[in-house]
Order: sequence, then structure tokens, then C-alpha cells
Amino acid sequence: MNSLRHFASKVRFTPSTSTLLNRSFKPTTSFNRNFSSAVVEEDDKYEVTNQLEFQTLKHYIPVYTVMNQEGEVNPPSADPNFSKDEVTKMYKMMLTLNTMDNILYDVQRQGRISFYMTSFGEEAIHIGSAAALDLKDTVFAQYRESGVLMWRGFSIEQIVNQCCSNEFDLGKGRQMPVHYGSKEINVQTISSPLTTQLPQAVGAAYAQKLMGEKACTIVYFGEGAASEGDFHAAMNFAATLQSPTIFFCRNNKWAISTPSHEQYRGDGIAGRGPNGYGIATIRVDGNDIWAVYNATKKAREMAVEQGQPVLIEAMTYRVGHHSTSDDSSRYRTLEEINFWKEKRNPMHRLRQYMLKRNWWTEDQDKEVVSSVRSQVRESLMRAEKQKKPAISELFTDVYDVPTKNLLEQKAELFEHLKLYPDEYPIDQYAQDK
Ligand SMILES: Cc1ncc(C[n+]2csc(CCOP(=O)(O)OP(=O)(O)O)c2C)c(N)n1
Repeated sequence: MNSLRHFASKVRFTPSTSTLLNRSFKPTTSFNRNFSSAVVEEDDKYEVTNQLEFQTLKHYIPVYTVMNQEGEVNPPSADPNFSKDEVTKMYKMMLTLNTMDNILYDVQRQGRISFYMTSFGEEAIHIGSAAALDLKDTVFAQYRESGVLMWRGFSIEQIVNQCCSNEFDLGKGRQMPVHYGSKEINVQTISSPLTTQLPQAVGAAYAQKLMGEKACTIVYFGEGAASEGDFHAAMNFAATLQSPTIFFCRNNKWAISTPSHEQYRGDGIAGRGPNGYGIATIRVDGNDIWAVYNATKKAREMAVEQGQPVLIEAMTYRVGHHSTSDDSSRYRTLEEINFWKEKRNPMHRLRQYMLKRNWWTEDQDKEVVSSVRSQVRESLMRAEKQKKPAISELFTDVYDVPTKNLLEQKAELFEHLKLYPDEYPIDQYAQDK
């Protein structure tokens, strides 16, 4: 809540050190420069002082927000002014994600899929940021960003096939549910070990820059993931190489059962950007879709036009449990959850915006929910009837040309299956290629 106290309404990135260095700095103290050490004289970006003082945190980066819970935008110029159709598409996508999550969560509870993660409360982050990007921009996600994929065209059918690990799962059944990936929509496959996606994204963005592409790479991660060493390595590489990477942190206040105040002692994740790494940074209200959109759009422009990394910290709240393996009632109160669900709901905010313009009615909510429910249920019925990926797929995709020992293992496996056909449910797998 403290962090939401500071509001700003102009998209202003806290300048990176490199921007600051371009300005000439003059010492502000009256200290005689002749007394300064050789190290300081050579490095004239530093002021000198004769005050023995350890610096402490004095300034918190404000939260950029432009739309309140009633759907009012202030200042009006901060409204991106999308058409009725465009806003309707955004809102429907948020509602679709929310409805689908509700069903798939229950489906896991029924034992029909092995695992699931919901995005409740973070819908504005997904749609607001995804809408500001181009399909040419590469996405590296953590796992709680299904809406970003959906915005790019990943269908409910594809989501359900992945969760069921059937033969139509693009990941060929090799990953846990929600670890999506698709070449077609330029989203790299999600991997479970936290933060590995950050250095990878910096490399991908740098490659885009070297190849002269008018594109960037966005990488999503949680504030918990930002405690990994890979976060720091990635930020420093991006800064020193000037890799056009958008670091998008979803600070949803919880990393499973660890609250964010146990995760860091400084000014959150945003505080690390400008002084820590020389990366231009903004902190936004993650439950305000227009704030998220404006910030990401500006960040993209800075990354693509100026070829530099940018950091966005979106303040939000993880309304659901961490995953189906978690019970958050063990470590947080229902009151806290309900506050965010009811008083800070990102979908409610956009709905109010639409109701004010007579672009939406409460009845339409019911229609969307009912239609999405049928789509998910039908997709699930189809997906469950499909075969599992072909057994031979176990041996593909690591090497361009399979190695000798892999071919031997494959031959051995098929010989074994032939010898014991009744011991394995071979008919449940797709035909071998
Ligand atoms: C390297 C590594 N350590 C621990 C885990 C276990 N783990 C999975 S998710 C998670 C919490 C991550 O929290 P955060 O980054 O804040 O994202 P959120 O789940 O809140 O969206 C942890 C500790 C992991 N997957 N990888």
C-alpha cells in the first residue's frame, strides 16, 4: 500500500546513469578539488565532498498511474484513446483469461491436468503490456503471463492441449502445464528454473540490435525471481551492451509464501535500475491498464529507437494461490486478498471506463463468461481424447542430427516395447514418425 501512495501521471522514466553522464556535473560542495585524490580527479562525474556521510535510501521512485477505480483518467491526455472495438477486445481478453483460469484451476483439482497457475489480479499487466508491443518483438515469459500469449493469438485450444500434454501440444508433452511457447507468436518456451529467461532475453535483444531489426525483446519476471543472481548479471550485461531489452517485473507482493518485504531492503526492483545499473526505469500501477500500456509503449520506443534497455516495475497483487501446489491461506489473510480483489480490481477499473462511455453492459459480462466456459470445456473434452505425443519424440529436437548413442537408445527402446507389448499402453501414443 505504501508504494501506491505516490502517484504521478506523466510517463517519466527515471534517467539512467548514462543519460546523466551526458550532462556536465559541477561539484556542489565548496571542497577544494586540489585536495581530492587522483582517482576522483580522473573521474569528474563524481562530486567531491569532505562530509563523512554514508548514503542511505532517501527517495522512492513514484508509481505512475492515470486511471482510478471509477475508470476516470487523469490527466485526460494520458488516455491512449483506443476505439470502442479496441477497448472491447482488451476487456474481453482480460475476462477470457480470468474465466479460463477459473475453470482450469478446478480441472486440476479434479485430477484431469497435473498442475496449473492462475493470473488473477494481474490481467491489466498482461493485456496492457502486450498491446503496446509488436509481434516482431520477442517475448520471454516467467509463467504467469498467459494473457500476453493470448493477446498474440495463442488460442484456448492451444492452452488446453499444452496443459493436457497431448500430441497437439507444441511442446510435445515435455513440459509441465502452463509452460507454453510458440514460434508463430514469437514467444520463447517458458522454463521452470526462475530467472534463466533474463540473460537469455538480453542475448536475444542484442542479436536483434546487431542484425539491425526494428524490434526489441521483453522479459517478464516476478519480484521473487529478481533475487536470483541471473537478474543482476542480465541487467549489467544489458546496460553495458546497450541491449534493447524491456525488463518487465510483475511485483505481485508474494513469491509463493515469501512477502516482498522479505525479498529486498531497498526501493523494490525499480530502485535498482537507474543507480544500480544505469538503466532507465519506471514504476507503474500494474492494475491500471492505461498506465501499463503507456509505460510499455514508451519503453518499446526507447528500446527500439535508442537501442537501450529499460526497466518497468508493475505494482500489483497475486490474488490467487501461487499454483495448484500452494494454499495461500496458510500465510496471508482473506482480508488482504479481498482488498485487492474488490478495491483494486484491474478488470473493474476498465469495465467502469467502458460503462461510462456506454460501450458495455453488465449483461455482456455474463455472455462472455458463458461463451468462454463452453469454449474451455469443449477444448478440454477434445484435448483429453487426443493421443499423447509419439514415443519417438523422446529422441528429437535436442540435436539437429541425433548422436550415435541416442539412435542406439531409441532402437533399444523400440525393441523392448516390441518384446513386451502388453506391458505398456502403446495405443495411447501417437504413431511414430
Ligand atoms: C531457481 C529456482 N528456485 C526456486 C524455484 C521455485 N519457485 C517457483 S516459483 C517461485 C516463486 C517466484 O515468485 P515471483 O518471481 O515473485 O513470481 P510469482 O510467482 O509471484 O508470479 C519459486 C521460489 C524455481 N522454480 N527456480
